Amino acid sequence: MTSDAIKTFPKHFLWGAATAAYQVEGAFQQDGKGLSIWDVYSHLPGTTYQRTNGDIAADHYNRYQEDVGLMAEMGLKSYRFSIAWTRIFPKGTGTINPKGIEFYNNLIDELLKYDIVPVITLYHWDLPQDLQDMGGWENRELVDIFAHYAKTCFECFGDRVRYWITFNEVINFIMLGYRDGLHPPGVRDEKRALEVSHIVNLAHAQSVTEYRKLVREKKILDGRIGIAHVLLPGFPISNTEEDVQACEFYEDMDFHWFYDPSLKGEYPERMRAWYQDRWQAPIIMAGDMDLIKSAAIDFIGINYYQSAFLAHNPSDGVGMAAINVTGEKGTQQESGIPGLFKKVINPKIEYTPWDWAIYPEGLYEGMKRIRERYGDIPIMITENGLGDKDPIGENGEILDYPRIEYLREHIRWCKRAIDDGINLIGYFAWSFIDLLSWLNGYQKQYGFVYVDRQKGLKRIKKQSYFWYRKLIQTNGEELQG
Ligand code: BGP
Repeated sequence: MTSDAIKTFPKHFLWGAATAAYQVEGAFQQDGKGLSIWDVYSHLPGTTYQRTNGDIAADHYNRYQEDVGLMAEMGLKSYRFSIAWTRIFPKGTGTINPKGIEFYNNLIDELLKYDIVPVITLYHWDLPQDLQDMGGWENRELVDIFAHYAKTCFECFGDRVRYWITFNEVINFIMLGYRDGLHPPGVRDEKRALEVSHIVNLAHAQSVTEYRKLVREKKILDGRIGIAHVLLPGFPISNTEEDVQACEFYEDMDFHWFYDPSLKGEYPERMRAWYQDRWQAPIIMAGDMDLIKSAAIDFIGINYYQSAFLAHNPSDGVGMAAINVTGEKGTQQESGIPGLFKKVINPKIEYTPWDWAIYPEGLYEGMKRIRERYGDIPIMITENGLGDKDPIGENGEILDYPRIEYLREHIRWCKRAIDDGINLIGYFAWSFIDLLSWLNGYQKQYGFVYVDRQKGLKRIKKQSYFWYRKLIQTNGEELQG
């Protein structure tokens, strides 16, 4: 793309960065917090890279003032973080833990002090263990229990917070947790994964309903509520009919199955029939689709890291492959669903050390597909970033130039999208600070701020920190360079 196309971003564009509670907060047993499924699962042998966990993480819980200070110095306009459900309700429901409320009140106030707009995710995968013990997301009771937790958060923080995200990446916590057995609860059962996907849609819809009610009653600010989905658009590796069809099926399964309920209030018909035929799932009860349909959202959050290149997969072809947690390039294999599609390596594309395809144009294409299918819904890029092992210079500087390059290219395509009339309201880099990468420990870094784990979690600004600060200051002008 030529740089001539780049002018400036809209005046109130939300230049942001994101984190999630389990990955950044630490303090996993402090001040009355209950245990989440991740607190328990990461302590089981063989679940994570070198037995890493979020017990301490970046200790953001105890250092939030310092961290918000760094955000302010960077000029961040907005910060997306998640609430640890177990800090508010240690057992998932029942008695509120006042210390948990106090922590998020303090964090929000600290952000507002510097005019940083808080964007809150209610569920970023850390389900209270007590709720898992009663069946977790397979238990329909969780619909009301989640909605109650959500309502509590709206009531406590909705006088100051205008942007809410109900769930983060429904596809990932469900498929990794229930199909691949790699995230808690470590189940490998596609039928159960499908049931969960429907129950989570109900929980999302019920919480949106609670939100609208509180706004109508003028008990909280009239803000915006949405959901954050994975955007991982598919591209056929060749233009043969077989590969094109493989790609279309992939998009129906991994994209439309999750976006359609949130944005159209229905499931894509071909997939619904296919799943019914194969597993007689999910069970849809009377009233379910009415609830889902009634819960329109105000914006769609998208988390984009990579694209997928698809080819036809013969019936005796490859199945799902294990995730590359080591960070050794080339360890990722082809993976797919026999008879349907497989994700293949595209030799023309550069890959990260974790074998994620770097394809900035895919972000733009993905946004266009969202607009084509769902109309002019405002889009917020809720995550985008490069997981890398950052080089350290002789004087301890963090020379994360590949991250700058990655972000710059992706943001250029965001500008192109805006020029094309796509209603993009914000961009949140993942992540503000180095934090736990679920299965990959602390070796896979994403942050603008380095956390020195050898030196008492000392914060060090990376090269990307200075670059992003300039980008924000110039409202995107830096992209010209
Ligand atoms: C998304 C999650 C984030 C974050 C990111 C990077 O799927 O929403 O929480 O972790 O991916 O993933 P990873 O840490 O596995 O590299």
